[in-house]
Amino acid sequence: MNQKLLYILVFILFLTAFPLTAQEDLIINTHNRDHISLNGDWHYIIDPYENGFYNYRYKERNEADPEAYWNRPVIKEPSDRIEHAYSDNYSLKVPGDWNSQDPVFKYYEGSVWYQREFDLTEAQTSGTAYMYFGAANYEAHVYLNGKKLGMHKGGFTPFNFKIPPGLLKAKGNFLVVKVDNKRSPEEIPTVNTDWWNFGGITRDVKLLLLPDNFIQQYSLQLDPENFSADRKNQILKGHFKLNKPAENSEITIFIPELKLKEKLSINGQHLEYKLPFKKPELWSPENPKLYEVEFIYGKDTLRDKIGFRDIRVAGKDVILNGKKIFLRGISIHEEIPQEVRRARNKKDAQQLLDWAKELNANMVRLAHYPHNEYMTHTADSLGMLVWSEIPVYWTINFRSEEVLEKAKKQLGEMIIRDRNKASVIIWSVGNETPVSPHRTAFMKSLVQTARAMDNSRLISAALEVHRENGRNIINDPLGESIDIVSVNEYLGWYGGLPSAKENSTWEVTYNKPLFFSETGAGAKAGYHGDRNQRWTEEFQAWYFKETIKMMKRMPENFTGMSPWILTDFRSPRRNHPRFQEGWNRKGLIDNNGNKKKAFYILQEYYKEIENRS
Ligand code: GCB
Repeated sequence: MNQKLLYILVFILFLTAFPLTAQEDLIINTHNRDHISLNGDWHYIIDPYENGFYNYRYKERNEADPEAYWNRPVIKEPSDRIEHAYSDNYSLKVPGDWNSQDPVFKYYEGSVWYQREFDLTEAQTSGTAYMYFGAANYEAHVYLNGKKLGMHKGGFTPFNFKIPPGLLKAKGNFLVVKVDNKRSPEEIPTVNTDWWNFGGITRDVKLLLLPDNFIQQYSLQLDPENFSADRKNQILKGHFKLNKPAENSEITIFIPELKLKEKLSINGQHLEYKLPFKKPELWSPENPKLYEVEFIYGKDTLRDKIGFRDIRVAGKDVILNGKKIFLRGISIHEEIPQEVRRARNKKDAQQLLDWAKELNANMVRLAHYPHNEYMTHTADSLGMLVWSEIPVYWTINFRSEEVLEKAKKQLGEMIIRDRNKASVIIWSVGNETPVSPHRTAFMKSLVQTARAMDNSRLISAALEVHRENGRNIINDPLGESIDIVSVNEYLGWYGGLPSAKENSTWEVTYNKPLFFSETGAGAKAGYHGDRNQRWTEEFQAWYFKETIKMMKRMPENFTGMSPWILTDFRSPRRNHPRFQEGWNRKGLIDNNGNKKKAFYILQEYYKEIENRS
């Protein structure tokens, strides 16, 4: 065999052994599709040496290897040797991070095997089926009945695998997922972050039961190129992607409330379209209007609730539906601090966003990675504007093409999942990435990707302030490419005392909106004293008072802020034994749900400027 052919063969073998999931395969709006929830109790095996995956020569085990943990351990004779098994004595709840479920996992970073069984009716075994994961942190290998379905990297975005025909059975389907949350310099995020590396199957798992031909992805929004605030007649812009090409087929779009029913013909797998759209009520924080929308394609009828709004910038302003808006934001990590765990369901989303509402916020920055879909759903119905971000954080390997591809994949998965959520107004491509030519090229490439996928939202990234002889300069070259120049601002916490803000000025190279994507100070709830005393609630309150004074002093400079942060959150970097104990204490609310003084200061300011544009 010639060498080229051999390479091709090896490559094909590689692809069949590791069918990588592509964002193109992602199925959206899974909650409104026929599915069987596979949430619940799963068995687990902790496997730091990856013994279930590699043999003793450190080669990946063959698919049929009885010692591979994806295979059901079978003992035929009492003399048979099997050195693993799944047991009810070792179980974890899915969805959920493993760290919070058993002390053995608190600091664990490595491989864990999850296993469960499920039954189906005969009819359910024969259709088109996909295994769907809301997210698993970080690398997941999925096996069903001894066959590998695929592998996915990225801890905060959804993925799914098609189940080969004939693999599902009515009784005793054996589903195994190997999840590995080891940090690595070549991944996203990288080894160093200021948040807890919660591992596990952190989001919902579903078996999707679909028609043979179905709508896999779609978008539907106001066409930004044809929007004008006073014109009642807008243009709807959208696209469909089918799971496989169609010939002379039809898709119907139906919005009952508006009596809009349009039949579009589709040939092939993709369709882009525009439609006249008369007098829609626009979605906004004051009026989070969502329309019931139905898409009908053959046997596939898919429902969604979609809001329509326009977001853009003009000079230094952010404009929502033709009106200037001030973003009264707050940053949030995806954590329920009272239970020291990842947020994972609707109730959690409601709790976090209710706190944001109580603060009089109209916007949340979902830091530093895409949060679960309940957050953006709930934000849609509450009228909360959203900044959504990928974990390109600090020192990513910006020289690597592969790392860039990984970042683009996560960006693509985030956008595809949430591009029909009116609440999401900003895609952020990263946080505090250190300026260098490689980094800027890397980040600009992400900006371009986001723009090419979605021109109905703003693109940003949280940048750093450059300090020179007491001047605060914002001149990061990435500012050229993004729509909102966002900076993390800690004058008075990192550097000096809050009084440092008194005469501060901000020099921005760009004639663009300026947004403080972070600002904050740490305080241990219940610790009181002089305002000069770090860690007291009084210090933090002072910091916020000075920040607010600064905002008032230069109203024309700012389009808003999302202070750091709604609640205290877990971080391995925060090791002061009295004040931190593994918590970043910049929360306005502590890990018992108690509001600190600074909460009320920001709440009052946001109330005062509620009607400010
Ligand atoms: C930042 C980071 C954020 C940290 C925060 C802090 O600038 O973006 O992830 O948690 O500062 O508390 O230092």
